[in-house]
Amino acid sequence: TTTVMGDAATDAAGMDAVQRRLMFEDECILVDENDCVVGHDTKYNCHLMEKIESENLLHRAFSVFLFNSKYELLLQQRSATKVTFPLVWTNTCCSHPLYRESELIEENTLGVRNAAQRKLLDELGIPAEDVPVDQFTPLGRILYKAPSDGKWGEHELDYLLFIVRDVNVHPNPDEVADIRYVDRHQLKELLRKADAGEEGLKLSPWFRLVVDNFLFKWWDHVEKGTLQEAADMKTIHKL
Ligand code: DMA
Ligand code: MN
Repeated sequence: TTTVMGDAATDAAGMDAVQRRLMFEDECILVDENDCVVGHDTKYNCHLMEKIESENLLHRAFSVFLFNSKYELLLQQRSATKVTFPLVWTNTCCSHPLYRESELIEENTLGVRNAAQRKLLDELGIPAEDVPVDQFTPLGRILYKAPSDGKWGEHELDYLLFIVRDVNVHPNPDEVADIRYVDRHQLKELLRKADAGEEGLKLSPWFRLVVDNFLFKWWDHVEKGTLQEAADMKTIHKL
């Protein structure tokens, strides 16, 4: 059978029920290249490569990097049912601030931090009290585009949020296939395996961009307790 490109009903029918609800109910924040809000659209439209290209849709996102008190980074493997980037390994938690008052607050990136707290609970079962919003350090913003497969992809202005806390974790199987903490050495081993295509190991493109451009120097600041010195919330890095 042939499917008509851009047919939402056909796409929806092929999706896992939980992911379908997120795709059509989550309203993402559309921004311009300077991160000024220009509108909103469904998560579905924002992640269709054809729409991204034809309407130049760019949406706001966040990526959380959570470290425990041993300064190990928590990674997740996305569930097999994710529409974009299923089964890839990535940083602790990624999602989108939604077009709602509490997540549009721009002072001190509070809206994005509120969204991060919401999704750490939803994806990883981390209680809100374990990740108080004032404990996130926003380190920077990146702008990138990445196809997932032929149809789906990302075009995001992504806030990078670091947090150092020991937390309770209960992964939600709808979202997360597996988790593990890694130290720098273990992460380097993972990168090597992904590059060599060993064990079918794949990393998300945005995690790879952060690893290649920022992560190891920021890890030093995590260990020294000087994260604030590394923060640059003025620049938008086009990667
Ligand atoms: C989107 O993450 C955000 C980034 C930084 C790629 P996602 O696909 O996991 O979104 P959600 O968790 O809302 O499905
Ligand atoms: Mn996105």
